[in-house]
Amino acid sequence: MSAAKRLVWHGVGELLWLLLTLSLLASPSWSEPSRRIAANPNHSPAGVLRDGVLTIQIEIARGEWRLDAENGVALSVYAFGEVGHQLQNPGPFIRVPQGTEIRAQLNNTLPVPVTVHGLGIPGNAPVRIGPGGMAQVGFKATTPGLYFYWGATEADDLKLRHGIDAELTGAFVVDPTGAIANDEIFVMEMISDRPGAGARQTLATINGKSWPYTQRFEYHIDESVHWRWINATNEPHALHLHGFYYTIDAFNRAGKVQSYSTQSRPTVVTQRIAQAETFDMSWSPTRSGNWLFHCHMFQHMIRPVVPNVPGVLITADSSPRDEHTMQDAPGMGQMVLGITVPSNGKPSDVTWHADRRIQLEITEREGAPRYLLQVHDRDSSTLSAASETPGLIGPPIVLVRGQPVEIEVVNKLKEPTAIHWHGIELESYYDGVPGWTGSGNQITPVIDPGTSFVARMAPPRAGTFIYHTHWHDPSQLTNGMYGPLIVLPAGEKFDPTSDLTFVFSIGDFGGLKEIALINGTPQGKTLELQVGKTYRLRFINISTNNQGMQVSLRDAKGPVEWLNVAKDGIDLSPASANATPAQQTITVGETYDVKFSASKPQDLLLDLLLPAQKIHITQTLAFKITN
Ligand SMILES: [Cu+2]
Repeated sequence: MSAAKRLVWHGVGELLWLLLTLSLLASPSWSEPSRRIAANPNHSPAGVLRDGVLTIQIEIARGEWRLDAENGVALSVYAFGEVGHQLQNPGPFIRVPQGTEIRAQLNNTLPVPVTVHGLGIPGNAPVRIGPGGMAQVGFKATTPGLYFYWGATEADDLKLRHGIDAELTGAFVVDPTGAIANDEIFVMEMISDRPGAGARQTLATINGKSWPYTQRFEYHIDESVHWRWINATNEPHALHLHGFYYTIDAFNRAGKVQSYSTQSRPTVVTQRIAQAETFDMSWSPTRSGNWLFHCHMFQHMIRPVVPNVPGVLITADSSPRDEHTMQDAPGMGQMVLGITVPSNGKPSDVTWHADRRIQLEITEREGAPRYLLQVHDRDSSTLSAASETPGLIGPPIVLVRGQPVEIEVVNKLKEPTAIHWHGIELESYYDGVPGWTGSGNQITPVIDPGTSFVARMAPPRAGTFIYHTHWHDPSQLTNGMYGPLIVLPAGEKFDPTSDLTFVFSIGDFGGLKEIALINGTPQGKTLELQVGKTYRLRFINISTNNQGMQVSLRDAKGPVEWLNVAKDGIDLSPASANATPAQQTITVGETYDVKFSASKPQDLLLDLLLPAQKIHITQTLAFKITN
């Protein structure tokens, strides 16, 4: 054999060897028997705590993760585990009293180097461990709060973590001295095909599971519930509670824990949580029934699709989700939690009498958007007479605080639907999640074609709310099936000349690129305002996935000023109702009310910026202010 031929052979042999090695790395079925990764509800702290010292041995390994049923979809991913125990997703739960010294040993069983962040006091350098290597970490947990640790073989920035690394996360809680744990710790994780903002496919989970396999909770009426959230994903989320408000008790931004005093706690139905942030919330169910807590981003609340990451998918979905067929019927998945509040035996609703009856009629129309929503007021023609004109989104439904009202949703489509009354405190059966809300045998039905459903409510708060489809079909949410739901204080008349609503959404009118809409159109007419008059501006984000919309009212120099007065239908405390520069980040599922008054004639622009990963666009509406 000539030297040249030997060289070629040598090259081919090396290539074959390289291909074999790569296929071994990529194929967990061939290598060692795959280790199962257990979902971790963060109920049992890991390690051994003795005399003020927590000793813990953590390994980093590849294993088999089941995000649905234990015989469902299987993914091969990197995970943390406590040495001698099962691998876990999220990883071993570290919980210690303030002042504890932590001595952790990290064993990397992977064939690649891994970097672990967050095991140390905030600001400490991450720990890099070579293939098959080991590292020791020692530090004192001094500041009470909610933290997390995470690993990655590729990204050094959580915002860029993706693919096989994405499940390498563990919760880390430091309790104040003497505190008794009475909380649930939730780790949000998301596996995506590409780094950060470039991701096209994502699969998001809570404590290692996707709905309907996420944890279920049962609370009694008036129980005080404390939940704590960790966003270990590469994008922000919008966390929404059905039926009740919750307070934000503390936030951890960039390692700095900010606790709110009881009086200053924000009260919300939707909260944005950015990458690497954590927050604590409290709430109390005051009505029985089934309720939901979920990310309001459409792509995080529908059935999961495994992102196209090489070597990750082991087995696709083989098991029918039989035990959840009914609850799963609306097509939900991923970041959704189910809550059941048993009845306390006291009858509700027995003395129900509607003071007012409204019809919300949904029909299909030619052209875009596909759906036409019309409101017919049976008893009070004055309040919503303007709503009889067909618009591009649902017309405003204007209710009176405390007044019992029946809204009949009439489905004249060829497809089913469901309408959710976002932010309204009502009975579970009327909340609008078919197959889930309600209680016992009385579960909210799907509104089938040609049928209707009567929702009852007597909204206890005046403010800005939303009605929108809870049918998990993207065409309804991007074709106008939503509108503002405005509740006025008793005795107040709705004045459309000073009370202005701006609904921000995304339109996807068949084949067109997704477009940003203000009140259903990308080309709104100039609004004419008067100098010296005070306007209430109501902002609603009911887009698909735009968790970080930024709205501002500006002149040529920048934002003018407005007065923040309410969020999610709750009036702000006088202390936080300040005049501020007229700009606000508004996540999907949030509403904000501001007051605005101009002292001189001028031309302004209402600017909407959508810095999301899928579309980065702006939309504007002109304000012309004259004497
Ligand atoms: Cu989300």
